[in-house]
Amino acid sequence: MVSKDFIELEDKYGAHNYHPLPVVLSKGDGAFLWDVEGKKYYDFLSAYSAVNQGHCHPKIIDALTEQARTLTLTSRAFFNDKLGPYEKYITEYFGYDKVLPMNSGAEADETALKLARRWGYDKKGVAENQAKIIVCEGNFHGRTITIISMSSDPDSYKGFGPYTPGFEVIPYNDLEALEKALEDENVVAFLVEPIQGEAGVYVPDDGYLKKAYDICKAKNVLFIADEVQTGIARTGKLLACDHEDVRADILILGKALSGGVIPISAVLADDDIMLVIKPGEHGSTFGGNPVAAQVAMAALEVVKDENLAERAEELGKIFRTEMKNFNNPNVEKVRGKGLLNAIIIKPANGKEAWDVCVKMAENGVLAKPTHQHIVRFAPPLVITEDELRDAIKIIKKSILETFES
Ligand code: IF1
Repeated sequence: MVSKDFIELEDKYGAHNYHPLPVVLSKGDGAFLWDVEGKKYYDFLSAYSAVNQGHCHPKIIDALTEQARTLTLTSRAFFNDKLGPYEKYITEYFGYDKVLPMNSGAEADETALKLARRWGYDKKGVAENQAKIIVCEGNFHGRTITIISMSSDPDSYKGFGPYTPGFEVIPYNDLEALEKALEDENVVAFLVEPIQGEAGVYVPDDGYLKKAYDICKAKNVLFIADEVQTGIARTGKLLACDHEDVRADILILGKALSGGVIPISAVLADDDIMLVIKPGEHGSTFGGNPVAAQVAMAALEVVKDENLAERAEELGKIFRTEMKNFNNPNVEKVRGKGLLNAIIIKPANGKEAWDVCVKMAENGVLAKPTHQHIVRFAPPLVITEDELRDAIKIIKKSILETFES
């Protein structure tokens, strides 16, 4: 079978909830992917920043296979010998009292929302069912009904109502708007992405996170950081909040917490917040399963062993410098932090970001546009400087080829 055959199978038998680039991948290793015809690509999406440690990292795969042969799932109806050690490891790793293990990022966001509301009622004294949570325009926290109820993007929420109440949307990177919103005593939390990924790698002003955190503390409001995409070394620090020394009251992790091997997410908080949820009030069949426990620990060890945050910091600077010095009329803006970057494409000759991505794929680099004119570039953090520079050459060549009249 060739690529076309696989694409036809997905078209015939799969829901049409995506519009993928016409590339059929069959192998991954480190920063590289191969399609079914054996063509090699640099991966500059990393499955939306889930594969920070590189595809099929041996240490993580070994952890997966060893535990998968021993015990995969007990459910939380019983204890097992892997969850406790993992909980100790991850809470010490990020500096929190406790962790609530889940599977997808959306589930972790939902868990954080439930914790915040319950904390509001039990600890802040907000009247039952009156809790309000502030979120930002351009947010992306997942695809569940409650999460899209917070969304400002019609592509996320249109046609899926009625919506969950209790959310207020304010402009991102706007401290005055936040102050104003927090005048409402029923506000229990502010949920924010330290850098908005889906919105197009929107990096807020320096100091925004710290000042937002301080405004929340002054009003006894929880600061919740959704680091599903920006966490795990992606932006040049272990967490994007670390760039401003902000310690979120509730920290949400996902994606690269497993190195892209299986769905693993986690919510971290201290006892005064985490213990508002009592036995039997929240959970998940697979949350914290023994395989996830072993895979997550291996994935986090790789981050430290291979200095992935430092690499992302250094290599990200090279990427942005090179793309800025490109001085190409179709590259309107280059922005990002660490190895989470994006370029804003100025359309011309009927070509736009999608066409750049198709041309890059032809030339051996895989990336995907977000919204119409933005291309996100997020290679695995294990990419070497030589590989990065080689990929940058391909990206520049592809932009020139796309718009040459
Ligand atoms: C898709 C976007 C990125 C996330 C943040 C929670 C979640 C995500 C900050 C939910 C997930 C994924 C979802 C995936 C594509 C990708 C994405 F384009 F959708 F918006 F990365 F920007 N918080 N993002 O970025 O985690 O439930 O998916 O594990 O839905 O197409 P999840």
